[in-house]
Amino acid sequence: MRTQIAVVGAGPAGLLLAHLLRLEGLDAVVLETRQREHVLSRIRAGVLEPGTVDVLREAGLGARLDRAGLEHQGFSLRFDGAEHRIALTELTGKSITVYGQQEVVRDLLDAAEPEPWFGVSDVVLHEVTTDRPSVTFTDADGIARTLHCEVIAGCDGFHGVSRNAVPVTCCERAFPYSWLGILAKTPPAHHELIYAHHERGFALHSMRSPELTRLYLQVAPDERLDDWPEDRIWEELVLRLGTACEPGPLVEKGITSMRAFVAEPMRHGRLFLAGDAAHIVPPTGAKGLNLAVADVALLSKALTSLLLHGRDGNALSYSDVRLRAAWRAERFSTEMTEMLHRSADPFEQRLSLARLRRVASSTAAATALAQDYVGSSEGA
Ligand code: RFL
Ligand code: PHB
Repeated sequence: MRTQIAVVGAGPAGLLLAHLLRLEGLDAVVLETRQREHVLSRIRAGVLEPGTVDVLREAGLGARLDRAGLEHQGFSLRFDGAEHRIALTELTGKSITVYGQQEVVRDLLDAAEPEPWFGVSDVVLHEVTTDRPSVTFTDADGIARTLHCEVIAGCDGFHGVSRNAVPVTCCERAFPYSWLGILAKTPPAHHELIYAHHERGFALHSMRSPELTRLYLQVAPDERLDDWPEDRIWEELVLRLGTACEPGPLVEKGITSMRAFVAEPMRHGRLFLAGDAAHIVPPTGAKGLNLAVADVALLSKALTSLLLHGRDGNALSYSDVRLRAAWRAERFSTEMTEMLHRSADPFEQRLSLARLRRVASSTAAATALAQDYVGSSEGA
C-alpha cells in the first residue's frame, strides 16, 4: 500500500488532518485501533473556540454545527455562595460554541473518503528520519500490511505509539484530583456553563443540547465509580453548583484523572505529532480539542507546502509554533484548575478564593481570563 500521508489515529486530530489534506489534493490514509462505533461513542470535549469553528466551517464541516451548536456569550463562576458572570462577548467581542466532540467526529466520519482502517493492531512506525517512512500494521481481518508514505502524522492520542518514535523530552504534572463526569438525559439547569468552587470540591455544569446535560464533580484520584451511585452524584451536584438539577437517566458515567503533559519536539524527521499525542491539558480550561484542531490546521498547510511545492518553511517551524501554543494552553488550564479545585492544603484553598475574588472584582482580570477562554490572547 502507498499513500502520501499515513495518519495514525482517527480521533478529531487525525480525521480532521486527513480531511484538510484531501481538500488540498493530497492523499492520506487513516489507521485506527478501535472500531468505528467506539470512536463515535466517546464522550469528551464540548467547548469550541471561535477559531476552531472557523476551521471546521472553512473545511465544509459547518452544516450540522451551525444548526445544533449552542452559541454562548458568557459563563458563570460560583463561589462564596454567589454567582459572577464572565461576559465573554462583552469583554472580548467573541463567543464560544457548545458542540460535542463526538458530533465533530461524526461530521468528520460522514465526510471521510476513504473511510479510516478501523480495528487495526500491531501499529509500528519505521524509518521516520528518511524520505521514505512506512507504517506496518495488522488489519481487522488479521492480514499483515505495510503502508509506504512520504510523511507520518502521529495523531494517536496520549496512549498511542507515535510519540515513542520521537526522542522527546517530556514535561508532566499530575494533579491530586480526578473528574467524575456524567452525561444525562435532562435539560440543562442553566442556559450557560457554571464553574463552581465549593468547600466540598469543584463542580461543572455544561451541556450538549437542550435535552442533554454534561456534569462533572471533582473526586479524589483513588475513587471508584462504584463509590458513586446516581443519587449521590445528583445530591453532590446540587450542593456544589447551588442550583436545582432535575435528575435524568445517565447516558455515560466515567472518572478521568487529571494531568498535564507536553512532548518536545513535536517533529522528528518525517514524523509529526499532533493533538493529545503531543500534549495533554487538564480539562478545566476546555482547550484540548481546540489545541488539536489548531495543530492540524497548521500541519495541513505545512504538509501541503512540503509535498506539493517542495517548500519546508512551515514544516520546519511547526514544532516551535505549536509548542508555544501548547504552553499557552498549559498555563491557562493550570491556572483555571488551581483556581477552581478544592485543595487539601489550607494555603492553596485560600489562594484559590483570592484568585476567584480577583477575577470577580477586576475587569482587567476578567478580561484576561475571557481572552484566554475564547482563545484570543497572545495571538492564540
Ligand atoms: P484522541 O481523541 O485521543 O484520538 C486518538 C485516536 O488514536 C487512536 N489510537 C491509535 N490508532 C492507531 N494506532 C495506535 N497505536 C493507536 N493508539 C491510539 C485512539 O483509539 C483514538 O481514536 O486524540 P486527538 O485526536 O488528539 O483529540 C484530542 C481530544 O480528544 C482531547 O484533547 C479532548 O477531548 C480534551 N477535552 C476537552 N477539550 C476541549 O477542547 N474542550 C473541552 O471541553 C474538553 N473537555 C476533554 C474534556 C477531555 C476529557 N477527557 C476524557 C480526557 C473533558 C474530558 C473529561
Ligand atoms: C464539557 O462540556 O465537556 C466541558 C466544558 C467545559 C470544560 C470542560 C468540559 O472546561
